[in-house]
Amino acid sequence: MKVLFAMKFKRTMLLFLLALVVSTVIAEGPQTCAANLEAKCDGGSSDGWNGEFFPGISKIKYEGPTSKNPLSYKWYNAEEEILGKKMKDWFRFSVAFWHTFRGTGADPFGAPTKSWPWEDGTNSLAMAKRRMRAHFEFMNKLGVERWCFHDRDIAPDGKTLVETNANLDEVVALAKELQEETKIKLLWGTAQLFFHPRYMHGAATSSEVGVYAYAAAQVKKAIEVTHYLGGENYVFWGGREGYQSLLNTDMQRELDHLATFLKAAADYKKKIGFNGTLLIEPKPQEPTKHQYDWDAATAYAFLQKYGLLGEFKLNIECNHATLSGHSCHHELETARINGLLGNIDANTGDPQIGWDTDQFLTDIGEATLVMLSVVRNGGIAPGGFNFDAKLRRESTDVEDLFIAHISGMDTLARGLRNVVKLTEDGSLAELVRKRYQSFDTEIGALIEAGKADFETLEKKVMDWGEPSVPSGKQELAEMIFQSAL
Ligand code: XUL
Ligand code: CO
Repeated sequence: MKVLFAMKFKRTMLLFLLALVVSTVIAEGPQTCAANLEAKCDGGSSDGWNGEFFPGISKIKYEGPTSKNPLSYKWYNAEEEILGKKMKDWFRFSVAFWHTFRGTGADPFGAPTKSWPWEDGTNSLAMAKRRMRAHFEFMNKLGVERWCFHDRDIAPDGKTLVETNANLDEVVALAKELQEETKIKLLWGTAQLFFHPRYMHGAATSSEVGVYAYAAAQVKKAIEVTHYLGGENYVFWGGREGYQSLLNTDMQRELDHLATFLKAAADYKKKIGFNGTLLIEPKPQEPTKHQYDWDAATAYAFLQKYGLLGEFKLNIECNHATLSGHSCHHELETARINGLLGNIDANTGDPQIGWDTDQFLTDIGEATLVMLSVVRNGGIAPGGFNFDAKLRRESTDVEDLFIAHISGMDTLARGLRNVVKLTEDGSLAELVRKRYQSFDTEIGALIEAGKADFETLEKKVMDWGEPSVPSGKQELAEMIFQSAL
């Protein structure tokens, strides 16, 4: 008992510390200077950076599966047509600014490990602009045509909301120029409503009305800049919209407030003529012990209860799916069959760790299941695949940023190619069709149309006697699936 308590306590502490560091990293960048940048750490504020940020790396090309070049695509061939669409249009890949350009490698036990040459150790406006230029060069070289951001990871906080908004406007103006230059688009924007201490009780679900209002003002601005940048979607991830204890929480009131907040966001979106899709990103916990939009089914019930279906879709993150005790495939299918599959945060967790490790997805089987859902959905536009994934702490070379994204993209591309094999082979679909064929009968059709009452069915049983129950053929299904990988 004692041992179990100690283990649980240790895990909770670890999760808490991890969440603290992750939020810090997402919001503020390095809190301490990287080891070899000490000299520049107290203030380099010039945004002057001449030449390329990634001078040794040229545009990443498709070289095919036999290539041994780590800086090439082996499976992702952007222009190749597969199942009636170009590969780039199936995926609509996006770089997540917060991980790729604000991730420092810090963890609950250690300082940042990355020392990217363009970073000067500050969180200045000048640094924000230089970082944005590095980000666009990175995407251009990688051949990724979309990006995603939180308001606070692209521009620093000011002393007042007015100052903060002005900082954001300055960086957004540069991002707009870079978008025009490179033809790279914004997949989605979002507001960071979890790092600042004012959000410790939540944002839309805070017990303080002033915080609710502040969050509204922040989201208003974030939707405006997303619209200005031509964003195709806008995301709500409610990192602190949950509770730590039900004893001090009025759950009904908090859920009502969350719904009111989301309704106001949907109204504001229409008011300013923003046509992007609003997306809710479910996650069960971390940093809260219970987050209200636990999983896809919970988010669906919430949207239905508050009359918000039609206004929102879901952004399914694979690592969040496993945290909620589901597979990513389950969450994608739940979203898909309810018409809510809007976007995918393509990452994965580690089965031995169990928290939100945000790793690049490199499991081909997993990627194939993800792509089965996407193909069944007919694609995910105007959503896409956002790499909500970061380098491991120990990966510290600039080229690792490229390798990680290439590997994630190639894995998903293999998933798509495997779906083609499964579709052409047809035996998995046939196995599923056969499994339900007893419903392709007169009585089955009556049941499915809701026209077979219990008396009718009882009479049938009297005629038929004991039903014959065939094998589920799970191992055969697994064998067919594996043979496509
Ligand atoms: C946190 C997470 C966020 C959202 C955007 O777990 O996934 O980065 O994707 O706020
Ligand atoms: Co995410």
